[in-house]
Amino acid sequence: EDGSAAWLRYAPVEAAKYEGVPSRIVVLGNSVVERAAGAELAKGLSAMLARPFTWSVQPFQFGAASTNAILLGSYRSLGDHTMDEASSSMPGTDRYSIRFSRQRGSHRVLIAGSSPQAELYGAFHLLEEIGADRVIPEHETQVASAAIRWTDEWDNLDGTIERGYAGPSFFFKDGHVLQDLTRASDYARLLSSVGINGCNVNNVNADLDLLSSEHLREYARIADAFRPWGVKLALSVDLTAPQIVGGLPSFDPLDPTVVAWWKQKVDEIYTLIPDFGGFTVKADSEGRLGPSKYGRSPADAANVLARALAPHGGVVLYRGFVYNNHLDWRDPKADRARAGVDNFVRFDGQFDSNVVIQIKEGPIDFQAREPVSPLFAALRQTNMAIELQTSQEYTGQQRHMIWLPSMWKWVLDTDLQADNRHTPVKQIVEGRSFPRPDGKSRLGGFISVTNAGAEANWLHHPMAMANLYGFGKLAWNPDEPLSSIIDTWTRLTWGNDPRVDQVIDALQLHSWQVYEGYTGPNGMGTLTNILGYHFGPGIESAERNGWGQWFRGEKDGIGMDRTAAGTGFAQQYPPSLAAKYDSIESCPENLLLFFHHVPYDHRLRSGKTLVQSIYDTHYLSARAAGEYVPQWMTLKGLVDDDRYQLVLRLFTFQAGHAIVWRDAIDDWFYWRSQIADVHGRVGNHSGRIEAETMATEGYQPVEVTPWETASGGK
Ligand code: BDP
Repeated sequence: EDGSAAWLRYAPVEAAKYEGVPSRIVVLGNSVVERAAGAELAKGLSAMLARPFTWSVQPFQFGAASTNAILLGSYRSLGDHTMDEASSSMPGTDRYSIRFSRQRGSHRVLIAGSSPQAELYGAFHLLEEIGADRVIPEHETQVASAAIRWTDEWDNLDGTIERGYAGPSFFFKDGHVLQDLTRASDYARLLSSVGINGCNVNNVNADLDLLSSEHLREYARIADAFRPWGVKLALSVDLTAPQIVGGLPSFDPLDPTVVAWWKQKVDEIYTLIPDFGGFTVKADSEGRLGPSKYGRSPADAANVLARALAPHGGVVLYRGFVYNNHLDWRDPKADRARAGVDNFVRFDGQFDSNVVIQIKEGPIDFQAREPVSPLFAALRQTNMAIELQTSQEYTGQQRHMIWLPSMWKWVLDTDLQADNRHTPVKQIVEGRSFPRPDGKSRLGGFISVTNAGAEANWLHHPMAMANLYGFGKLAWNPDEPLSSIIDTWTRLTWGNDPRVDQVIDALQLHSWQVYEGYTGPNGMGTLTNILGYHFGPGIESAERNGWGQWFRGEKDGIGMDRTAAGTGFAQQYPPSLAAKYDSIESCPENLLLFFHHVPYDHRLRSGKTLVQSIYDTHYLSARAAGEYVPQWMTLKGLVDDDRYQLVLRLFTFQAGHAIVWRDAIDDWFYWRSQIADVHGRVGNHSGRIEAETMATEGYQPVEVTPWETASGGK
């Protein structure tokens, strides 16, 4: 068990329960995707039910004598005209139905879909229900929430992965696409099994010569590997490409030669990759050039690409992550959180219908907790997708367990109250809250920055795979309860033993709260090394630089004043939410320091002072992380030893690192506030073994800057 099978292990289940499932699989369509679905069903069912299943493509005669079969096809081919694409009120939305009928001794399972991809999702769903030991429902229909359900991978052509924590790329090496793309195909299969339909394979900080003709032919091979799984290939592009690759004197989006270059380049892509998904664009941000160089707007740039892609059905994901990373930290009004609204709201209504603004879930950058980006409510006539980060950049880099769907669900359920209406983020990105003038939904969806790597188990930590799984599930249906998502993942990944499932489900469900608690509670952000690798405590590195991830920890108190009296960020939300965040009385305490500069002795609703609450939360949470180890040890022998040992090692590391976090943060607060912990714990590191006190040949203790990131400043 090296983890490579992820949740598609197809371990044997109680076969007697599924005796009625016919062994003959009939696939009615003959597309590559439908064939993949047939083969997957046969493979999964044979393995789980320990009897041979066979599949074939053939027309099916209703009423034929022996009708025992699993039938997979379009709604129309299965005789259901009410559900087919043409009669649907939501064309283009994936939808499937599973029906299980037992009549006069014959058994049939019908899997019908609105597209070959939807049929494949139906096949995976049937496999999942059986794998999780559930009763196959008589009739079930599932509809995808939104059209765009993609992952972004930040792979570079040289084979490295930006913010990837599980080994090198399985797409690229030394400037080329790998010859062997088996793993790329396996990845597409994993994605497809949870309804993901697109994958952007290269870094948003795109290689500048990415679009050369030589490279395009290579990407076509990745698209070929993805195709049977219904996953579209997409690419991140740099807007300077007309200049760098095309040799033009400028990349001004409104220059007709630039417009023509993009059109010709896109046509070239589609001759090689007829089902190409589209482009992701990072521009005018963190050193990437963009339309501002020529005084043009994001809409000017996005629309040029969009018009080249539109005839082929492609889309542009233009990132809302545009900000100035040279802010003046001495300016009390400067605030990076404001950038999304400040940079985009002016252009609302100017983006073409196949442009989608891809917005990070919070206004800063994937911290352990941030408020939801106000841009979601500020754009009313623009398509939007939410960008979530499965790769645990600021959240423990797959060396700590944190189940991110808990955070994502909190984000997606946040009601922004636009126009005093119920407008939760999930409905906004599904395109339902602010419909088009013709009343139809807007294009929209969900993106996960995943950064899976070449290590066998994709994301390094076996528990981290629950994040990718959960992303797919929430993108398909943001209303699916977290408890059901995690329980299905656990059963498929670790087996159906209730003792195992209970422990793992409970650990995962609390893990966000625990991680937030020993890193940065109360909306402080992740107090991590900001200027480099974003791992481990690095408190002051966020302050006094241009990057704007400041938390304003001063002698008198901590937190950034983003009220009307401060930077005014709170006022970017619709009025009722703005009022709630603006007042220290009504601001939720888990976001308090994001919006307010608060004295250390301020009393929280618990009656504790802020600083005491921070001390206590760190102790409580580090202890909770420490308990993962004994909890996990109760599962010895109940799960395979390979993965048992790996998780044990990772949990042991996390337990220790949570203490490092706890003491670094608490020491810093003690030093800054000069207020002692009422329980006398902070500052003495009792129970810790300090590296500098050990006798270690070849090593000697040195002073460390900043002091609080190391034990005793050494
Ligand atoms: C930040 C990452 C950086 C990315 C950037 C982005 O640290 O590596 O390039 O986001 O999203 O979180 O563009």
